[in-house]
Amino acid sequence: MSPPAPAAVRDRLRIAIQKSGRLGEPSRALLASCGLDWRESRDRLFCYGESLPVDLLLVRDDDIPGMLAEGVCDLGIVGRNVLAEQAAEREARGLPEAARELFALDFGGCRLDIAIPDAWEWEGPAQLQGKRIATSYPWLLRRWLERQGIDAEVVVLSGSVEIAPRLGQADAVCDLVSSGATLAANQLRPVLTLLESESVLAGAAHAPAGARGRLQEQLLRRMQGVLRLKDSRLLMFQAERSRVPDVLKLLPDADPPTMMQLDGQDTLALQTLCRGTMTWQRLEDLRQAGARGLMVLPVERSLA
Ligand code: PRT
Ligand code: ZN
Repeated sequence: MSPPAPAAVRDRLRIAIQKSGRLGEPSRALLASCGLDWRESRDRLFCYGESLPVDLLLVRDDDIPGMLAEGVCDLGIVGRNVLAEQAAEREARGLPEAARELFALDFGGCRLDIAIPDAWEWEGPAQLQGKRIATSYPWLLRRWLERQGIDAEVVVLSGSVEIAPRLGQADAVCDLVSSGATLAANQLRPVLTLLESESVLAGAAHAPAGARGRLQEQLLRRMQGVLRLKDSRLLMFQAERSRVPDVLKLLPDADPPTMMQLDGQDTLALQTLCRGTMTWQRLEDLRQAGARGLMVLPVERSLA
């Protein structure tokens, strides 16, 4: 446990993000679009929040779950894979949950897959019995093997997992995959997915109280607003009441629309937030189904 911080420091919210690596830039961009800006310390490890009392800690992603557990930060942006690995380790050691996923952030998508040499004929999980599997995610892998009733040797490596079979260190691997190019380059192919991952906003097991808690809620609302608007457009149109159901059938990705009856007519004016791309073809299909005066507008901000 870290010593309690002085009262003035505790009023400020702290968010840990990856210093560099894949999630660093998109994490900063997301927080900036929530209206945050910072002054960076000379050592580039700390960013002092200027517009809101929200500071950033720039760290290695693997340190984020532990920092949440120790109360060093209130929130963290980290891959679900890292969070789940730490949770699996705590579970195995009989420790209580220390950090939890609040919501997914829609970047850094990948999978934690088991991959085998191209030359193997895949016969199912039982084939891994007695094999050596190299991974940087030993707790998730061990838990999965245990649940499957498979007795395999877990070879823990901190990097370059994909080359382990070629070096004779392992028979198969359990590693993160996005495009699959790295596996293919090492004559491996994925056969099982243990975890679908992406970057997530993680919070401490217990949300902070008082001013810090209110600040956290405010920030979470802003983040959800930003995520909600990603690729969203406001669609406005008119349609005769009888044709509205047909038009709405073409908008499965839209929120329930706001409808207004135009005076003395059987025509409704509708507006709704759509998540999918609003191509010309979609607009033409909507027109065909009875929508008139279609307008697609960008949405800048939203607060639920
Ligand atoms: O320095 P620090 O410890 O902070 O960074 P890091 O090197 O541990 O992490 P980094 O920046 O590589 O990844 C951060 C997070 O990005 C991961 O925890 C995942 O949540 C996410 N992510 C998304 C990925 C990938 N995609 C990914 N493809 N992390 C790693 N990879 C690696 C994978 O390990 C493999 O070596 O990329 C290779 C496979 O890529 P493909 O495209 O060839 O399949
Ligand atoms: Zn890391």
